[in-house]
Amino acid sequence: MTDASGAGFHRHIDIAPHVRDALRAGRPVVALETTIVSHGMPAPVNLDTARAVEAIVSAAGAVPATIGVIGGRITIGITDDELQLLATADGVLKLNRADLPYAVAARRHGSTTVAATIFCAHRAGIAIFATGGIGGVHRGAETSFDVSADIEELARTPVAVVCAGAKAILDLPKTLEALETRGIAVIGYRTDEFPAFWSRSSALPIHLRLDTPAEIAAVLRVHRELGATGGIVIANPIPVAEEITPDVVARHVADAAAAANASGISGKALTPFLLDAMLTATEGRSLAANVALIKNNARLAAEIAVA
Ligand code: PSU
Ligand code: MN
Repeated sequence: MTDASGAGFHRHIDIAPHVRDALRAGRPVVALETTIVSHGMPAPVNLDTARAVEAIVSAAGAVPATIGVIGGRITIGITDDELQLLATADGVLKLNRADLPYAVAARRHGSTTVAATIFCAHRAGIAIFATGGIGGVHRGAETSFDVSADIEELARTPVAVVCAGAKAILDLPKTLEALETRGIAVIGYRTDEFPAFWSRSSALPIHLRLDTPAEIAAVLRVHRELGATGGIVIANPIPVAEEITPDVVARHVADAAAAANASGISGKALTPFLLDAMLTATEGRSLAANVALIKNNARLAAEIAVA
């Protein structure tokens, strides 16, 4: 472990041998999350996607380290059996930093969100992570106060997060403001706009753009050398062929948000509810797009790690 700020962290963590070897040898490692598996996609697409994403990272020359909590053990580089467990078992907790002590002490199974995954990845010595889309400021946050713990975690944990922007179920302008306030840089990969998850464009400008993995790797190196304490968002638009146009997304997101309101859905259940409502409303297109964009992000994360 390169970071000993939690002196007893090592007692609760298992790092798979192939991941540990890669870290010791300074070879590229990419962290992957499991909330997308347990709560973000239905079976069997969730498991198939998680496996495909690991294979993409490997094919690009990096070591995938999928992170989850298995029977109270924080596990960096879960096995395929453990991945299957998190993909299919009932009662898998959705974990943020706040929930980790309970999940460990009570020996529960838990999937890690972006927030919990980067918390664990950093303490295991992994500096780059891929997901679908980060959490952010929910629509109506001015009354609900619902801002994803991903934002706070990014503010204090130096891990680079490769994503297709923030999920378009969110209030994207407020999400960008929240990132800016906390000093979290957003770098567009071959784009000048904040990507909108299922769509390439949000019409929201971002001010940093880089066009190669090597340039991004150089920025991450300086970020580390400057002793920066927070994360960096690498915003990678969904491939053109797979995107859903913003007008279609906007229509369905409004309906999904109204349905969540009407059913009194809030807290940890909100994001999974909205993703599921989008899946139904788009007759599966949103799920296919989600699969495509996370694969695309895994490839870029591996390329950056290699660079
Ligand atoms: N990316 C996806 N699907 C997901 C997520 C990310 O394509 O389901 C998950 C991540 O684990 C992220 C979480 O941290 O959604 C955000 O949840 P919340 O809004 O409750 O913080
Ligand atoms: Mn929330």
